[in-house]
Amino acid sequence: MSKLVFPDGFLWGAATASYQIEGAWNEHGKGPSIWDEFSHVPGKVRNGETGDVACDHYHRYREDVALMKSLNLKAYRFSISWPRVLPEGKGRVNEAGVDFYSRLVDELLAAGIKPAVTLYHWDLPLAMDRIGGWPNLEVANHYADYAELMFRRLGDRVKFWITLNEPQVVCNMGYTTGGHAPGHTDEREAGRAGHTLLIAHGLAVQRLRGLSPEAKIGLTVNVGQVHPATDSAEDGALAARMQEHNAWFLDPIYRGDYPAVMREDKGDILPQFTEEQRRTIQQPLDFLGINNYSRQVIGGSPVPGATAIERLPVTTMNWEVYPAGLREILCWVHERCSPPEMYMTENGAAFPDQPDASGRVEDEDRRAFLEGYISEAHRAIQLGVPLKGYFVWSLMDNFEWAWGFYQRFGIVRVDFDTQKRIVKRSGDWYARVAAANTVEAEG
Ligand code: PNW
Repeated sequence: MSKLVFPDGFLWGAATASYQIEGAWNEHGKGPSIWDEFSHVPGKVRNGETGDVACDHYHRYREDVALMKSLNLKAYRFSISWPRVLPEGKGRVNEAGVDFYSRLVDELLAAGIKPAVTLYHWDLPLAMDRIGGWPNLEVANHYADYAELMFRRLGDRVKFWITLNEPQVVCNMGYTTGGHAPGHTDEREAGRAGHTLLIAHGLAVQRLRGLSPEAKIGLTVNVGQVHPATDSAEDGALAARMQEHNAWFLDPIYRGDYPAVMREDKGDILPQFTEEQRRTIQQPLDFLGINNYSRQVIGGSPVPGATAIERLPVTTMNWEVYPAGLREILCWVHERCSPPEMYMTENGAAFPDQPDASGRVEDEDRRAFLEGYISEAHRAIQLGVPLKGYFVWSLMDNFEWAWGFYQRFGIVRVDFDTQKRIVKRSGDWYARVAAANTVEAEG
């Protein structure tokens, strides 16, 4: 049995997102988001499920914070619903919405848990969509005003801010494939949306610096190592090209332009930056948040004599369980961007949990998954990656976007009929890791 000790002060946390857990979709003055609209369109979400109630966290946040404390969490990453605090996306403030987040932050601090706030985790105010959504550059200014509002209201207590969650998924799923809200299928819109998201990010960083110089700010990107399906030269070249696409939202910030390979592959779909836009988005960040679940395997069309690489089992998302990919991608991002600090802001797995008679879930698959990935995070630290924390996705089973409640990612089970929470075996294990700051590998 090996024992992996993490650096002192390593931040063990769990992550969630507003639309996935809060419910209370139209309560206390909240405005509608693109997900409220999208999830109510028949056929968009599996089984017609919506986030109307989800985990009812809006009403149960006290109980949920107590649960986090019982899991020995040092930090909690949650997102703010922009339309809950600004029902029209701009202008009039919904004080009841601000108050909810303020009470949540107080509850966390009283429990000794550090709040890590994501300002945008996909629930764009519908009013912002009606003026064109992310493809409209003007939305960046409204986002910056919204961000400033939250810095002013919570900045005395929140010192860790994430501007955006996974802008790549916002663009690809929201505007190219249409699998996520707002469900558009126009790659040109995706290119423009990405541009606005970068500028929105930069503007928010500027606003925070003036208001709260001691706070930390960064963004979260989803990245994954790309491997060739076979040892053919064609697959190798293709995988190397696709690996570069991981830097869609990194290179503009750290190097001043989209990756050259992406400019070649996407033609004029990616807009050009003005000098002023460049200055806005290229500001130094305190940390980079990384979301990683799997690797991508690419190519594989039959070439005489080529040998296929070995594939590993998959989760119910059909994502391959490939723990080494976490270390590989952390090292790749660190080498390319040299952020002063990095955090795993999401990592975890959906499995077909089977509760026993008492409702308990013996999810050895998820526990082993976490052990494997967290062990690779430890190796990355030993290789020099400045990894300062790890947030498991997710604290509890929740609304998994177009999958509805089918995909369960929680280390805590939620019974969606009764809203009962039951800590899974993986949750017990994670609580021990967080308390001991150590992984004692069982697997
Ligand atoms: C992330 N992909 O989404 C999100 O940040 C979470 O809200 C979500 O629940 C979680 O991962 C699990 O899906 C992703 O296609 C969506 O590679 C798609 C991908 C990755 C992450």
